[in-house]
Amino acid sequence: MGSFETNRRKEEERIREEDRLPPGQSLTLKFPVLHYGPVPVFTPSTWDFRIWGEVEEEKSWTWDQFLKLPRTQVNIDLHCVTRWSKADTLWEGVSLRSMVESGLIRIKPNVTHVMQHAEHGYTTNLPLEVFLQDNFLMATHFDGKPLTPDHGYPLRGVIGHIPSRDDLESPYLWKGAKWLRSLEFMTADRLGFWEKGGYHNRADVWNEERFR
Ligand SMILES: Nc1nc2c(c(=O)[nH]1)N[C@H]1C(S)=C(S)[C@@H](COP(=O)(O)O)O[C@H]1N2
Ligand SMILES: [Mo]
Repeated sequence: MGSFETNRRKEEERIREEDRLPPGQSLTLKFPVLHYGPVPVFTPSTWDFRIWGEVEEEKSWTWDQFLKLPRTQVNIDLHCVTRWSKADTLWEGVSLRSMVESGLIRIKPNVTHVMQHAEHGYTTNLPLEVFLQDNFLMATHFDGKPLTPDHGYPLRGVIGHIPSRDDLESPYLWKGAKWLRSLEFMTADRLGFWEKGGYHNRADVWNEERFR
């Protein structure tokens, strides 16, 4: 057995002992790339990030404007429905909650769900309250560096489990859209891309809510 695999098993054991490995998952020390379709090309001059739907005012930001928004960091464990998990990942970007609290986004009081819309039509839905949690971020940076194209450059939604924050709902990673371009605020739930394909709507990692 190679030393890489020995290290992986040791690290997996540590994470398991800390109750951070959900059922049916195994730890990877790599960072797998997983998505449907091609990696989109980023064109800064035409890129925008938009909020729309049930908001008091629809808005959009250019790339330069988006980079000036207040920034947050979060350290989370990632759990993919295909059974790999990656521990202690550090993300930096903009939190929806801070945008709402600072009045940059004014959502209507009857909003219950949010749809992330990404390049090439990928979508994924979440309840508003999960979106506002500390474990969801609109990330521009991973591990101190800008995202790489295959991990969602320039902007992605990311959601995971914050160790010791078992009060927060923790869905599988498909609930974070790479190449994020807009958020649609909704007064009822609607299924996103994988959710329509039979993946679980809530997607809680601790209850293994993989498929419906
Ligand atoms: N735009 C887009 N975002 C996506 C997906 C996709 O197919 N398209 N796949 C999701 C799934 S299933 C996973 S596990 C993560 C993978 O992120 P990674 O490639 O950075 O590991 O992206 C999620 N976001
Ligand atoms: Mo996934």
